[in-house]
Amino acid sequence: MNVIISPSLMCMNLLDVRKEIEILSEYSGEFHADILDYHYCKNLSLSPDFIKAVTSITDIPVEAHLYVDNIDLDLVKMCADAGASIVTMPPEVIGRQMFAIKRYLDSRNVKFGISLNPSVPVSVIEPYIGIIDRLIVLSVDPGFAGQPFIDTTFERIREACALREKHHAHFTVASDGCCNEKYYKELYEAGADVFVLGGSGLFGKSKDTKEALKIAVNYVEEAVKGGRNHE
Ligand code: S6P
Ligand code: MG
Repeated sequence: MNVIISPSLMCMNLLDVRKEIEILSEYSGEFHADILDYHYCKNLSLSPDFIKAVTSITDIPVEAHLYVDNIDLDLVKMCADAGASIVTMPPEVIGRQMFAIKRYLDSRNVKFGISLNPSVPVSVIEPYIGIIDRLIVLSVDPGFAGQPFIDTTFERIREACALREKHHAHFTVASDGCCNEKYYKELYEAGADVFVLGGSGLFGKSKDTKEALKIAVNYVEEAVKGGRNHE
């Protein structure tokens, strides 16, 4: 497929993790695990231990998406030790140690991601654009599933891709937050490479996750089948 489907694991049936992971594995190119600390935003969710449990039963890469107020090398190390393949975090939290974090992740062969809230200008990435492996463009306020899509997202993704080209950078772009069939085509055309699917794009489609996945995959395939216009 032309995009990677990345189920947002905080939205899955947590009573049946092993079975859910097995079902989702059929069409997932990545898994997305939100780690929220109740301080950066008012919610608590998954953890490095949870990621460790998931990576012990699947070879599919797991992205740790950190919304934590005090991100330091210790937390980043916990994510790497847990087997995360990408660790993604808000730039305003890690500004003073961004390059150290990148160096550490490189030494562990783990990708370095930045996530931009809708209120943060895309241009903030320019000073460090060359060290980013993944950019999450969030289309809801951070912290909660079930919020409405903020439609400046399309322009923000286009802007990020234009900056990437201008600076000869290489990151992939993920769309996270209310990512569903209403927006797939435009997100893809704008430049998204990864769709993070939570309640609205995947788990809310059916109580049966196998069925929900089939519905979601059909929508995604339909939206991206022709490739991007400019490709
Ligand atoms: C939000 C988080 C997301 C959510 C996802 C939920 O802070 O980063 O990954 O899990 O947005 O999906 P939806 O379709 O309910 O918005
Ligand atoms: Mg997320």
